[in-house]
Amino acid sequence: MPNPLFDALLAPHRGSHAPFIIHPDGQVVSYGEFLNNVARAAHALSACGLKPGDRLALQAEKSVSVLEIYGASLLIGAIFLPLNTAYTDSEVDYFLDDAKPGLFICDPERQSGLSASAAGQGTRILTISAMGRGSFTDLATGMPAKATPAERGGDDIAALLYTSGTTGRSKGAMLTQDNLLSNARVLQGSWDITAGDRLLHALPLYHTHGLFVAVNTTLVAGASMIFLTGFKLELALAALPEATTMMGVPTFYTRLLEDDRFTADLVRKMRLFISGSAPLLAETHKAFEARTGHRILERYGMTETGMNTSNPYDGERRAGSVGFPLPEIDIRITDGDGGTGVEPGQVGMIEVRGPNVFKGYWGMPEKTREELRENGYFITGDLGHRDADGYLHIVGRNKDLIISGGYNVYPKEIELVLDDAGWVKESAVIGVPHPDFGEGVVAVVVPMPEGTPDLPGLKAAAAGRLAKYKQPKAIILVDDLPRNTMGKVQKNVLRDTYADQFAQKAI
Ligand code: MCA
Ligand code: AMP
Repeated sequence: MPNPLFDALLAPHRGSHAPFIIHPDGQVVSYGEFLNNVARAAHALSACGLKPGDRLALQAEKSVSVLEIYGASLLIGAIFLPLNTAYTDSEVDYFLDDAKPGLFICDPERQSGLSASAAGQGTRILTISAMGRGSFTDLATGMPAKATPAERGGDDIAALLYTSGTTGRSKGAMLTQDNLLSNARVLQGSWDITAGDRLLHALPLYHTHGLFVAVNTTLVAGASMIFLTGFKLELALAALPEATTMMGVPTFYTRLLEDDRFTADLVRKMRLFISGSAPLLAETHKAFEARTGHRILERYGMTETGMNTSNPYDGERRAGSVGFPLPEIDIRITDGDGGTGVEPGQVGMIEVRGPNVFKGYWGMPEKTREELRENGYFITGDLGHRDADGYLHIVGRNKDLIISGGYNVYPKEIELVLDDAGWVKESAVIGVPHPDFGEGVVAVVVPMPEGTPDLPGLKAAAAGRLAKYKQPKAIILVDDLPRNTMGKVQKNVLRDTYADQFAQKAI
């Protein structure tokens, strides 16, 4: 029975002795062993009553077991919904309520905090720890190592990835089998990934970058991954000499550059460094080339679309640019509203069309209509222009978005939490340059005239409701927010005023 994604990514590796995962201690998991565990996990999911089209939510520390569950989800035709481990219980409640998964797999330590809301949705909970132990593992262990994939079509949804919105409400992007498969193939071809490659994998597994860009391209090529549970400098430095490719957010690259042990000799086997998820400063690109002789290949993508553009593998990789549209993908620059094209070289809204573009937002047809045109173009919210040679440059966003260390933070979500404090009249959350994370979150807060500011209380309230990376790294009290004649808060003025809030380093 056809199941395009499983057939392309996983089925060819059954029984293979080729290495798939290489742990930092040298332990290797072969493709064949991995596939056996995928089958066991698939039986466990089915035993929990999951059927094709049902959602499978997962919030678990990075481990090979998480990848097995992802593979198992593809095998049984479920919709995989991975969640950032930093999300608080109240953030997770929202996703469970919205997606109504049949099964939620979480860390044993999180189970008690999440049981009530899962029960309210009729969602069963099983557990898996960072070490791969828990009630899910117990169930899967005794299962057969072979399973028959469920029949699926290219238009069936394979994954639901939540992305925050300008209103503060997260939207679930429905990604089909064809979306994921076309992007994996296009990237593998464009970056020349082969079975001989060994990727340094230090990204989280709950976002497009670490899961679909990194893992799907590895699977489709039959390559291997040096599997780090996160980007820790010492581990990365130790693993780099054996890696041939690396994918990272710009913070990975600036952190490496800050260490004198990171040299051209250390990366002598490296073929390709790839960066994305946030802008890579031209200075970083240049400093990296000066240190290693490698020009980082920058590419541009989104949760809703996977990867859209890439600098060339063969050809000039231009600092400050995200390159050209990938094969089969159309990019146009418009006025945004009516979709009329702008003059060549002018800045406008970047719109994307192709087999990579998602099917819509889960349960939000109106939002889908606002952002996905009938002619298939998705309105990205990113502003850019093409230079004389056709390279795309992203120059800004017309969406109120902060990208901190590769994670997206929507100010509205933070402002809603801050405004809930009794003494806060209003707040404005902005992103300003941060030496490590690219942008850092700053909250500018106006107290009520009669209110008594309580900053520790405000920080505690934010900590209780928001993932750590969303919490303001600075809170500034002011009497008034700057407004234009229409009464709209001028965030550009705030960004200028607090631009030096986090002192800059050289790189
Ligand atoms: C950790 N912290 C952060 C971040 N990460 N704060 C702001 N932004 C962050 N990204 C907090 C920690 O909780 C800690 O708080 C303090 O900041 C410093 O932590 P540190 O130890 O430095 O953090 P880390 O564990 O080393 O993590 C930094 C990281 C990580 C490695 C850069 O954030 C990361 O892996 N980012 C990658 C995100 C990613 O995969 N994005 C792809 C999205 P305290 O000290 O107070 O305890 S997919 C996407 O965007 C599209 C599709 C695309 O194009 O790829
Ligand atoms: P997300 O919604 O988490 O998938 O984040 C997608 C957003 O990240 C895009 O809309 C861009 O604003 C940003 N982004 C991704 N890659 C790049 C890049 N190479 N340069 C600048 N911004 C990027």
